Amino acid sequence: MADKVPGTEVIEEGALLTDGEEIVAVGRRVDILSHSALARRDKEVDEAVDCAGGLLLPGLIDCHTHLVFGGDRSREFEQRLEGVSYQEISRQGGGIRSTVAATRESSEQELRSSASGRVSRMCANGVTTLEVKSGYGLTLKDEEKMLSVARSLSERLPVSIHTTFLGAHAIPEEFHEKSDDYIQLVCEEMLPSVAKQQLADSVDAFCENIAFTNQQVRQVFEKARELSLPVRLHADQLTNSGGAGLAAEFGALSADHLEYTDEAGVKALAESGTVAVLLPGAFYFLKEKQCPPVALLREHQVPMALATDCNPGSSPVDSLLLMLNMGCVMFGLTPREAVAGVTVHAAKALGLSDRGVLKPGSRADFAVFDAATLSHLCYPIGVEPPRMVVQAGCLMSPPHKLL
Ligand code: DI6
Ligand code: FE
Repeated sequence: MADKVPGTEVIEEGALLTDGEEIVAVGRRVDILSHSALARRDKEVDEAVDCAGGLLLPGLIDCHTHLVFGGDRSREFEQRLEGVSYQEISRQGGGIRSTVAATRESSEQELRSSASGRVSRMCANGVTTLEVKSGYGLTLKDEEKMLSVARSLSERLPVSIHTTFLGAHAIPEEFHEKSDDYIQLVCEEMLPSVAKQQLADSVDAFCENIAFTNQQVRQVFEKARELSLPVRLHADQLTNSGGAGLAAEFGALSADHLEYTDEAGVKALAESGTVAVLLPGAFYFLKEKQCPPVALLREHQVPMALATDCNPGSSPVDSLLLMLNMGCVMFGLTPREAVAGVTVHAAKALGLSDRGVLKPGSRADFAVFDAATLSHLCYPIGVEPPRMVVQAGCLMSPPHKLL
């Protein structure tokens, strides 16, 4: 059952025909060679590329990252090695708030330059679409600075960027014990301004005892709905706070983390068609003990995506290929589920129906790996990067250079 994931059928001896930015046909090589789109042309195909036994996948999609940020959290890493917990560091005013201070001090240029390095490594790994959240600015000016930097990354690198406004990520220092006032600022000033400038494609929040309550998240989601922006939620990462149910109630595109989600939460996600985004990097780095309820998600047919959660505090990783291995080893996904998690289901988590599956009409985003089967992509700890990446019909030969 776990191996019947729609959109992940493997075609042996396959071929793909593209025209401009689109896929025209996918199928067996013999059928593609006699395809009418080829026969109609009086000249030969512009370019034929032999993938020589490689595994051709849709361009990978990292649907949950916080990759625009200032500074690093190496000091905090040392504290954690000495036994101080992530939550404790947060309560002492560190954690997300220390990255907020460093991000506020960084110029757009500085943020763009550090983020470009991360994105360029992702592109070299076969990622052609990624999501980037704000949430380390926490003032209108700094949140907009982060979102503009995120948007600008696709001008310089071969990747599509989906931006998410995460103003409700942490309570900023200047709103200490005044979190309701901060939420009011998020709803009344930040969200309308971000929406007006079309800086965000969706809205996220951190629903947790060290962040915002269900009631506060509800206010943010109601405002997002009013502004016609889809929502997603950091839900049940450290405790069961009913986050999955809340996300489902608002028809969220995705509910992310979900380590502590119970069966009622899983059922709610199934009913609302919300994608469960699993983040093994954060689970590993925070040395969490409780895995997300993969068996229940599978049983209730909730689509599962996998992402890096690339951020300086809980998941300092930019390799989506490594997440394939971690998703299988730590969360018990099958290789097919893991690959679906970075392609078809990741596209669904971003509300994108034009990618994630190789089919006529989809964007010509794909990557060719030296792997015999899907299992070969998931089994090594650190896969060879793809030997070829095509983004929007353009052949990118790794390594990717800034344009
Ligand atoms: N959950 C996470 O895993 C990231 N944000 C969140 O709400 C962590 C962000 C950080 O620690 O900087
Ligand atoms: Fe996150």
